[in-house]
Amino acid sequence: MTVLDAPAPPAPVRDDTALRLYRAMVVGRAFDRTATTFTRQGRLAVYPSSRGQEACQTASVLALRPTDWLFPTYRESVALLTRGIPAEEVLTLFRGDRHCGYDPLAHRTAPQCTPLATQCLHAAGLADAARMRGDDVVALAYIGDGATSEGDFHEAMNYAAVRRAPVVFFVQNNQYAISVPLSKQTAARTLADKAVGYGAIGVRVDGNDALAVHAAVAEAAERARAGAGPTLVEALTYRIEAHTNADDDTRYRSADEVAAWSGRDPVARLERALLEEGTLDADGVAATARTADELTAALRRDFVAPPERDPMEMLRHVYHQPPHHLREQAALLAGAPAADEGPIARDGEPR
Ligand SMILES: Cc1ncc(C[n+]2csc(CCOP(=O)(O)OP(=O)(O)O)c2C)c(N)n1
Ligand SMILES: [Mg+2]
Repeated sequence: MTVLDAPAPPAPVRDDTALRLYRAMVVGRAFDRTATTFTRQGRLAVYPSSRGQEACQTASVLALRPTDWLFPTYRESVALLTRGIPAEEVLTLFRGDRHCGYDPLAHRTAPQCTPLATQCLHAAGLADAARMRGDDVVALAYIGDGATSEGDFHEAMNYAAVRRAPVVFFVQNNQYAISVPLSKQTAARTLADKAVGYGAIGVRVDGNDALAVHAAVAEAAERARAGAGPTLVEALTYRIEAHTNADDDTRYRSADEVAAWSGRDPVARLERALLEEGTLDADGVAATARTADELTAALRRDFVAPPERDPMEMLRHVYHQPPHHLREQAALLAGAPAADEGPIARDGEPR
């Protein structure tokens, strides 16, 4: 059998994994709320919220080693923060900068991908190269439910399975691809089932249970390290906010549905469990809230000046002989007449 149900997490938790998850989720949620506020203040161009998906995004990072690689999409801000990327750098892309904002090598985190599923191929390639070189590296590719319909996802799964590449394909099934519900996306029984056709292992886990996600990803990473190839982990969750601040989710889903999933909130759920078992007390809750407040206060203070960029950068370095429409745009920017040939220079003139 290749489709497994993830094991229930061991209880009570003896190590500090649960507390680390709790803290990362509380901080991640506060960060997410601040980023959403920035879109309303015009400080961010766009922001895809992680609200409701904090268990997926924190547990997938904390289940890996710092030497493993992450291949995130636009949705993964809380995962990036959990990796230790400074909050301001996490948001660089969304303020309209063409740079990803952080050093991918230093954090072993590829730039966030907006073209759906392309990051799966990057992850498979890096993992296979590491395997061939004998490096102890696992690559985790984040992907949404909708993006599992993309060709790049299938090619990456197939390649990784054939090559026994150490990859974890981590699907956050938040049940929507913008306005398209999962029922219109796939006829498969589950997304984890898709692994079977490639000869890979598929696991389905409750994506709002941080400990269960942690256990499933840790097991998948161990299998990958042991040479057993890729695992597709499907984490069933829900996107509480709209797709981005530019989306109106009331046009395609009901308030009742959102309310029902809000009642399954992953942060409140772990907090409740930890308070009940005595791993956490009121002081611990307050201290964690203070840490989150400090981070968001610093972000509100520092995230003010837009980055200094030369807009001409967008037009340079793409073509040696730029086509006429890019020349015209460069000339418009530079306030100079368009040149007929040659690369675009800093001032829009040919070099
Ligand atoms: C190749 C490609 N096609 C279409 C889009 C437009 N697009 C951006 S996000 C999105 C929905 C993706 O949904 P899902 O994979 O479920 O991820 P989620 O946003 O729910 O995290 C679409 C269609 C894109 N970015 N790239
Ligand atoms: Mg989705």
